[in-house]
Amino acid sequence: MSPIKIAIQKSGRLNEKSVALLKNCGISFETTGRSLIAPCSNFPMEVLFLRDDDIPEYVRDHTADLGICGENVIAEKRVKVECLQKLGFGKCSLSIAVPKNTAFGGVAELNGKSVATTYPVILGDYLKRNGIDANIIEVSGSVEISPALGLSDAICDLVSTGGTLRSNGLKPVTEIMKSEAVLIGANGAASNPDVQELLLRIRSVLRAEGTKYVVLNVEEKKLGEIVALLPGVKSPTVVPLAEKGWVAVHSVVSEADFWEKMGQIKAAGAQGIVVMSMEKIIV
Ligand code: PRT
Ligand code: ZN
Repeated sequence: MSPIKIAIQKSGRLNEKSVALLKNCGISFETTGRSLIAPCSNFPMEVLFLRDDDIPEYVRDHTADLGICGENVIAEKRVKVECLQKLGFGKCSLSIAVPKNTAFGGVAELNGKSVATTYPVILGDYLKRNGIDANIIEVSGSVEISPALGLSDAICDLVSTGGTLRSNGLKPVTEIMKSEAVLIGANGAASNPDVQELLLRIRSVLRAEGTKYVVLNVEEKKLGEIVALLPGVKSPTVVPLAEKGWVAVHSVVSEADFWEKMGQIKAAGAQGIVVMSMEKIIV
């Protein structure tokens, strides 16, 4: 069987994390060469390095079996590909922003106004859905300077920290869509055994990234309370300590409610709590 192909961004915001994800899956390939295609030495796969905008079409047309790109790009290209897995990085939102001193009472106020964007398709659909007649000005970059240049009344662009908007005297007023990096597949790709193996590895890495390993000591008589707080993957491991009446509990806790859980387990009598990062969780 020929190696599967995965397309990732050659350089830019998604490149580093896409490469790191594949490497954390135990897959080795060269990233230093100028070549646009890198064979993996220990997995039947080739990595294609492309511009993010081209990735959805390459996948749709089966030039690549898989791709990693932002949901925003897929939506803008209106390409039909299967989203196999959200990847949790490259998070941003496509938002409309106006000069910070503009009073803004709602999207209806965009009627008759001009909006500069590199996302004319998504913006056009949004305006149409909301019955707004605004003039879309398509630009190829540096969208945020358009209002200051007198080119448009508003902009529609990706926002992550909001720093770019702030430093250009703009404020976000409406979020059109949220986006993050996703693993996409060509039609039928998910039934390829090598794609399935890669997906299993990616999910193991993602699961571990959102989870911490916790070891703590507790008096045996308080064990029930701790076990209820730390259910673990199946159930926690409990091992006796040399000191009679005490046990060590090993379990996992999700990153999202980590600090809340730590407070609760301390209050339940846990001592010597050690927290560690994990590499993979295979279920
Ligand atoms: O060369 P190539 O075409 O591959 O790359 P590119 O220049 O088109 O894209 P790139 O590398 O900038 O972004 C790739 C993907 O990263 C996007 O398609 C999104 O899915 C995702 N992403 C996440 C972002 C941002 N966050 C982001 N903040 N892409 C762009 N931005 C820009 C935004 O356009 C604005 O200029 O960052 C600025 C705002 O950032 P904050 O943090 O100041 O709000
Ligand atoms: Zn691009």
